[in-house]
Amino acid sequence: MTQEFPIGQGHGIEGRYGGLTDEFSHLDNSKIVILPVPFDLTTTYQHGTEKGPEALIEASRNMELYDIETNSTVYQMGIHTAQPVKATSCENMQRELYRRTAEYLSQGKFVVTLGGEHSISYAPIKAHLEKFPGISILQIDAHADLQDAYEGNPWSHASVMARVRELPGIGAIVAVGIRSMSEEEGQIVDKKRTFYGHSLDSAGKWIEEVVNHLGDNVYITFDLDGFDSSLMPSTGTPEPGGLHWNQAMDLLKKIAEKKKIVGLDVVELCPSPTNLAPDYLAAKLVYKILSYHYFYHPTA
Ligand SMILES: [Mn+2]
Repeated sequence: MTQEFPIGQGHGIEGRYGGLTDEFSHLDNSKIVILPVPFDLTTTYQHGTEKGPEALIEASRNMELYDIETNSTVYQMGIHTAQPVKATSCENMQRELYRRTAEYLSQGKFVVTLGGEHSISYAPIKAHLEKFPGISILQIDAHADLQDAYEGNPWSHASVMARVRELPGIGAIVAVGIRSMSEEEGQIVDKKRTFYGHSLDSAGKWIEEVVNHLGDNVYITFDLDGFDSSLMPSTGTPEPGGLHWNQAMDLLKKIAEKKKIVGLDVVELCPSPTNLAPDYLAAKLVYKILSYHYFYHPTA
């Protein structure tokens, strides 16, 4: 079933993150690249994440571009919205997305990849690892995604972190918000570096522990179902008991301060035509991470 997504309701220029003018979005003027990957081939419950990037970008045109917390306007770093990566098989998607990411990284860009299903994260992580040897991964997710293969497919969304683990030279992988997995995954999960949904105490002691597990350079793979399903119903497999907005912001702010975020992806937005708030949340999440990052690392 395809549903029309309402287009043309935001400010600024359509199809560009933040609706930015050429001055702040031409590739040559931009430190940051938004790379859309409208790919959904292996999701199992609710399909539609291929519409995620478009919905996030559309929602982003409604954001105020001034960030109160950091008293900053990160769009002035330049945010280029790239042509989407399009592919009809997992293998082609991984190959093309890897190539595009590596190309932007070689130009010194900060790359934000927008999914699409979670399987897409493998290619940008591989490209970042080559540029930043030993990078740590922060996985925010409801699911462990550690199945060796799912429905016979080793490139499934449910296997993405199993593939990432196999990358030679990868640093610590820290998972936050996990609250749904198979018994088999329970046996292979890295217990020390997994912060379950039910264990995120309100005092925020866990945040310090997460930060301590991470190395200096951090790549964030943010599966939106890591958020509580009340906040983020627009995802393929919504789960109760997840992160709330301010909890996530406290964590991201601390990581931006103590470490260096070198890249990120935001995946699994499955937009609903009747509830635009989750799309806006996803758009704002990207902007908050960029605002935190450049506040603490203005010359990065
Ligand atoms: Mn996931």
